[in-house]
Amino acid sequence: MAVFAKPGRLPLLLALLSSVSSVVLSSKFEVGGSDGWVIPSSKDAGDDFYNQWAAEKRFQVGDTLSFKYKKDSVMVVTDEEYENCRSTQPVFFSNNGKTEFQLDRPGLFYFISGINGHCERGEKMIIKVLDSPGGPRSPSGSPPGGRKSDDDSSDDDDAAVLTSASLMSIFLAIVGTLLSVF
Ligand SMILES: [Cu+2]
Repeated sequence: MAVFAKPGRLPLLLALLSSVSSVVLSSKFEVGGSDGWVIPSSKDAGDDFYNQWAAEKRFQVGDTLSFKYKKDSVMVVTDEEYENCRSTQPVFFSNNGKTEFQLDRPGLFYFISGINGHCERGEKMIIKVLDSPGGPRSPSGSPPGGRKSDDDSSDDDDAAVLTSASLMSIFLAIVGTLLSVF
């Protein structure tokens, strides 16, 4: 195509495409799967429910956690506040029922419910974000620490589907934009 043949514009095009691809590689996770953000029932491993949910995932910088809940809240707190299940000045607070939280740095994030007594009953979670900015996800690679392969397919499905869906829509949008600009 003539638009792509002009040499002066190729670097710009490549820069655009690479910046887009790093966005596309991020994932969105529905916290707790279909249960959402609630006090876990005892059959769901109670106190450890959300940390077990998180243990089967890989979180990278740029990924988003989606909390769905009713009459509840999401707080990001310090490790000490997590242990005590209370915080007077959380780093982050939201109670709009559908909280999207972007993991914007590597390291640990501590989440608890802001409703009295909920954290004590297991509505809490520690998320570890891997330090690999912009790195591609390798489908066959095994993450550090390993995980149970029998749990993989079902639990990672939602994130994978969302990623490929947004990949396609973003790609189409970019192609459309490039064709009109160049
Ligand atoms: Cu709660």
